[in-house]
Amino acid sequence: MKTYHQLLQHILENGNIKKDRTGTGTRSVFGYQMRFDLNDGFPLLTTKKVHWKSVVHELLWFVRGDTNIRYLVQNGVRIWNEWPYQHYIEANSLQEKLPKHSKEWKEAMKKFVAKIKEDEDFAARWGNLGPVYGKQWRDFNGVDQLAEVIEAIKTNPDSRRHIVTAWNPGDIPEMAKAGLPPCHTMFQFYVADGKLSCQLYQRSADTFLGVPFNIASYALLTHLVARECKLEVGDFVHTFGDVHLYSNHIEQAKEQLARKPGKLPTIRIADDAPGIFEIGFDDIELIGYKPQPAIKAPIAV
Ligand code: THF
Repeated sequence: MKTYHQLLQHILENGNIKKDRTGTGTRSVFGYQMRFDLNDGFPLLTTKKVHWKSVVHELLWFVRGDTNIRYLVQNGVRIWNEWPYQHYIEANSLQEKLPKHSKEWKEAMKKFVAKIKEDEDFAARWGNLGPVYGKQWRDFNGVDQLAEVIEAIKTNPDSRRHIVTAWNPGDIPEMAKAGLPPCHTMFQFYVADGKLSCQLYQRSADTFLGVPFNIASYALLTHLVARECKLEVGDFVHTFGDVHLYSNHIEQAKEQLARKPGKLPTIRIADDAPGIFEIGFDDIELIGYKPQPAIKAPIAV
């Protein structure tokens, strides 16, 4: 995964100092592209431990069209908790009692997450992120884009319209309320030599925390769609708009750059596993993942 290290290095060397929505500050460049041949191994970073379980559950959650964090919470995935929690705080005017990242805020977050897990009505009221990825992939103004693109890849592989878009301008205000307008704006599939490739256009990318997840997520999606269409996997091409390092991730990025990339793992999908829309966590096996230790960094909300 030298490719990812080159991106970190590129931002450290060329990044513009930029303010951002979260008030954290970033170093940012506009426009960048990485390419991973999925036949070289599964592109999960080896220079820090990436929480694979979260990658798989999050993707299955998208694929099933779910937008409520309850499924994630029930499966031990924390990565989307901050957004509904912050929305809950603001909707109940608790900002003064619970200033962001304070001790009280952290304690109350544990209670909030426990309640989402235990209380179905509470989860229905406060766990929803709005019409984010899952909704747009499966029901973009009535269109099941993911099912249609799979059908099109099977019947007309050479088409140049194998596109799924999460950017639904009419829904953006609703997404911004409890979640975020989509960062993975759209993706396109491409078939050649019996291999399926996928390219993602990501409008905004948190290079240290998000991008390792994003690479793994779309690589896995490519494997799942290829299997569905009886194709081999080709490349995953990752194209960026504003790709940035948050100012409180710089030291962590340097720490990671000092490490040497190891051998990539592989994945195996069980032969008897159901199709992409029913497949379960246990059908997907990660083999030979031997990462270096995790590197902690705060998430910008
Ligand atoms: N917002 C920001 N600021 N960065 C993002 O990467 C991001 N995402 C999703 C939506 N909004 C975002 C959420 N994805 C982590 C990883 C991915 C996320 C959110 C958070 C994270 O904190 N990872 C830690 C801990 C993981 C764990 O074990 O729970 C890590 O060390 O990797 C971009 O898609």
